[in-house]
Amino acid sequence: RLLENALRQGINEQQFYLEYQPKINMSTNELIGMEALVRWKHPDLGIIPPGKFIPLAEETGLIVPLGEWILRESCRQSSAWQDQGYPPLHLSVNVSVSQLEDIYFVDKVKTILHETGLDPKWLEFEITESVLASVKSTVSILKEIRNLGIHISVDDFGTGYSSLSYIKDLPIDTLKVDQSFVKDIHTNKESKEIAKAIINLAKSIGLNVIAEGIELKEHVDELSKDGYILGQGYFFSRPLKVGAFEDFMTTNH
Ligand code: G
Ligand code: G
Ligand code: MN
Ligand code: NA
Repeated sequence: RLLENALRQGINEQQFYLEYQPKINMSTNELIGMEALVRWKHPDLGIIPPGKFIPLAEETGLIVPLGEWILRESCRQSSAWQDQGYPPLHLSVNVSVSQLEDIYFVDKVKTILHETGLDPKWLEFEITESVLASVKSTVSILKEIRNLGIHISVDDFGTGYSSLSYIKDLPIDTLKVDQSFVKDIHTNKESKEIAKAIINLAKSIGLNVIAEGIELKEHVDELSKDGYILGQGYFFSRPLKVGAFEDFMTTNH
């Protein structure tokens, strides 16, 4: 429970910071948004990757206060960038199951939007497919969130082993195609057909679609052949600290 105590202390002492990874319209190469990704800089242990502490934060419920900080900080930053004259961008924030189950979640979101002045039309929550399938009152929570003007994206789409029926039953806006479908589209015909099938499915029912894990020019070429599609991945940029993201915005508009 050492790491748990460190996590608790880290939240109190604000040892966390956010990085932002660009989202690109691959047909025009235009920067259209970013995903906020949390990082933990422990005073002795150094940078601890989210894969190590997010699961623990979820188990212990600490993701609730941490997630609230992540949302407030990313909304504050987005709003500040818009005030500073940067072009407005869509902000995606990952939301965990315990946050959705927190009865105060929607109230907290409202408060944060009010405090930071971010127009909710720029905000999107990324929720994994497995979370969407597991939360009991998902439909009503998603409706409340959407009534605030916030968009909903299904993260890691295709990996959840859940039935597809939820994409017609739930109020969602975007499918985020998991990296595993993107990785070998340039070498494997089946992967390519699966990726394309997901993209066509999304488009045909009026959803937006974004492909994650774009690492190669070949990925861009394969996916942007069929018209408008968004992408995110190391090919465009790794997640960036605030200053580096500002440079990226400056050179990409
Ligand atoms: O940033 P990246 O490599 O290293 O993140 C690893 C995992 O941690 C991803 O699955 C990502 O969804 C998750 N993660 C990163 N930032 C956040 C966050 O702010 N909130 C939540 N709930 N998960 C996050
Ligand atoms: O699951 P989620 O989409 O929230 O996770 C985002 C994670 O994916 C982050 O940890 C981020 O660092 C990582 N990531 C972003 N782009 C790429 C990429 O091109 N390749 C790989 N392998 N990981 C990526
Ligand atoms: Mn995500
Ligand atoms: Na994902």
